[in-house]
Amino acid sequence: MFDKVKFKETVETILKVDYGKTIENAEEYEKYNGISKAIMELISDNWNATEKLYSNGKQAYYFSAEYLMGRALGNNLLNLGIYEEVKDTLKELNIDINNIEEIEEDAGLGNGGLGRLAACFMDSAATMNLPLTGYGIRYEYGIFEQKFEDGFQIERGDNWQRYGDPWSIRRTEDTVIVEFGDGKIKAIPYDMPIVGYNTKNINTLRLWKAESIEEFDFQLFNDQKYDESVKEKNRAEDISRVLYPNDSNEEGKMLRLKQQYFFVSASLKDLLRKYKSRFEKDFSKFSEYHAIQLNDTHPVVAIPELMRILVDEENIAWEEAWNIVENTFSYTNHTILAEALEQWDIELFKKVLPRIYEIVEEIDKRFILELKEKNYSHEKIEDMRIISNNTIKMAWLGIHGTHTINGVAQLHTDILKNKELKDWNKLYPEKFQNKTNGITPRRWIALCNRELTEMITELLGTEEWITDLSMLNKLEKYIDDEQVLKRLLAIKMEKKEELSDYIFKKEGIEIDPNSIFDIQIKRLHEYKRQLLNAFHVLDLYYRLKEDPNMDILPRTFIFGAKAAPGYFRAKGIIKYINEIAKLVNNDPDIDGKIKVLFVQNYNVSYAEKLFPAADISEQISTAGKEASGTGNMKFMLNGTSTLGTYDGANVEIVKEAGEENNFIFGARVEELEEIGGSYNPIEYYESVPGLKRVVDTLIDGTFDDGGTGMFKELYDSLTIGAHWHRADNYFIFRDFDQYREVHKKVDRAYRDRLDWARKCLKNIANAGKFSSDRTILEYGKEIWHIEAKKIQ
Ligand code: 26V
Repeated sequence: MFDKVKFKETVETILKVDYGKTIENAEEYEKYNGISKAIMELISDNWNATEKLYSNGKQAYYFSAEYLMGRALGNNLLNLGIYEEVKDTLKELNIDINNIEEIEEDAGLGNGGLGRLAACFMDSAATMNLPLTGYGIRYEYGIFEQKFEDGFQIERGDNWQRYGDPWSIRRTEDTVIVEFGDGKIKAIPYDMPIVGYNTKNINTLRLWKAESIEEFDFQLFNDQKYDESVKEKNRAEDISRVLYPNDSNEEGKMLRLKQQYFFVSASLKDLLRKYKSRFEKDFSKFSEYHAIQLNDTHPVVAIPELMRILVDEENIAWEEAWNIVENTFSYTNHTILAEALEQWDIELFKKVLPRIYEIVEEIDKRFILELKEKNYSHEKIEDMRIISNNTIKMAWLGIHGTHTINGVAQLHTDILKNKELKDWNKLYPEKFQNKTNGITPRRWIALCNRELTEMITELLGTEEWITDLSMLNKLEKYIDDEQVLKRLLAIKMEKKEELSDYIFKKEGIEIDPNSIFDIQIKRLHEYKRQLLNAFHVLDLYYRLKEDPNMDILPRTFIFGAKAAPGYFRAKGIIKYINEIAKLVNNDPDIDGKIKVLFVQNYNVSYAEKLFPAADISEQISTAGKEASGTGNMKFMLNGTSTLGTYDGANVEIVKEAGEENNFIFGARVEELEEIGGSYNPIEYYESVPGLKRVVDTLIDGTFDDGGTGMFKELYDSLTIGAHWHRADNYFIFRDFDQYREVHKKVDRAYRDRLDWARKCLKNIANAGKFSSDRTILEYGKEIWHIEAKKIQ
């Protein structure tokens, strides 16, 4: 039971101890810290009890370089079931809980889908009472903050702990030492509680911070060489300083490898220490007690690191150690893009991790023998071995050194098995599994769409659906209930109004909630085809100019996306869309018809406002390229139809909700494969009406790229290609006309309001499959072999 009086007292005490203030004179962020720490006090006993309960059985560990957590306060209150109570308590103290929630900085320790998936998994595992602990890096700076200046993306460091971090506990006593080729550093764990919903279980996310073994050089300091005296300290701390914005090819590679080894080595040492305190030197049971999931290739260096520990430090024979490793690890693949598969230059690798390199060499050597015994040809062996062309292939190591590898949606897994990893599937068919991604219903509906949540709970007569999302299919019986459909439309309108207010506050731009909100929010990448969306908007603009009486419903096109700082083309696309927005939004002829808006600094907390307010979910990647997508599921759960290609999880979404309730267009994987090398985009460019007109705005002076050459480079990439790819590598021209047609279909469908609401409800009613509770239970049962355990 929630004790109001005690809670108030705790907050007061914390404000007094930490800031010497009272509730009346504390700053907003101080109140936020005080309230958050009072929650930490509240959950402390259950947190310890959960750890104790888990400690005697098999546990799973998620190794991930990224966790895109977002804000914690609102979510933790919701999951603890005390949101309303705390809100009321704060009201009595003249505090508006919304203001306090809005003060919290996002913990943006991830880039996009992969990092957010890790965060959803943490929530689901705690809620499903599964013994899963997350391990990662406590970056001092998360994903950069994005601003637009003159339409160009500007990045700034994301100092998310500026006002402190009330949700982490530093566990100095669990410090471990990590060794590199050029020295040792300390790894200090910070634990974040992962509060389960409607359960007392509290799981743990353990993030490592790098620190130097020597605080600072006293001698140098005494000699007044202040900068030099902290050089070592800074060099060590640089390792956990900043999250790498991925999706770009050239990066400070050396530091990234250090980051990976740093958190993986620290995490394994942490596990080994605990294991040995129980079983001493008997490692035969290690994999009976540990299942470690490698989130993409980033933590794959864990495979040779565990070999090193077992063979070098624990004197275990190679074969026995390899058995333990293979039975412990499993690996998830999140992309088939060749440029995203990690490879390390062996010279660099040797320098940073000399002993680990020797171990990888040994793994490679033995693997070659294995293939030779199976009569693999010389060429095949060269293709499949771990070390080739002077690089280490981390994905290959991730397949060879694990018992299971999985894709993240059915289509993606099929492509892996039949194409990208065909040879591996032949060698190890029993290793391959599919685990279609999911999203947590707590953050992605219960927290961000209370109105819709309330309606569903009323209709189903229970809140159980929040932890058993398949129950949503019981909503099917309301599919012709006019009252329900109207209420659904009213809720959507309310969320659109809320978003409009928020956008006006944040961006200073007015949008009309009566217009169709057509939203594309995701990282900026060529394969995601924001450029296709942009071309369509511009084509619509020109058609409206030509025919002012054209009958279209008002539409607001909303974009949100960060481009990796080194990804020139992605930045060009942002600038281009902002130029289109300037043209369209300032043309009085177009006023009230269409509007274009690129929101700044799209992140988890912005997402929570965008998903519930959307009428159309843009999922328009080139077929075969988007491994799964998870934004598509967030839209669906909030009653938004997908306008998309047959790609990733879109395929499964449409299968669940019906093709007639979504808007599918474009070439499918098989067709693109057939076109293959013979694709000639120029044919489309010249023959599809209106296409040339919009594409040419990249070079004909319609828009100004500030002399950067960005637009010309984009034009060339579409029409002539580049040394690393053919023209229009992502088939934008091929799909343009069909994309335009399906948009017309949306316009027509939206006019029948009740029928539109029916589509929304169909999507909600069939979103059950896409709960990350379902996904994590599948991992638990089919990969990790762990059991749920609930504290009393
Ligand atoms: C990384 C890179 C790095 C080099 C340049 C190209 C490139 C492209 C993409 C990436 C990101 C790879 C990892 C990732 O975030 N994948 C996403 O994982 C989500 C969760 O499984 C999934 O829903 C998305 O479809 C997938 O793109």
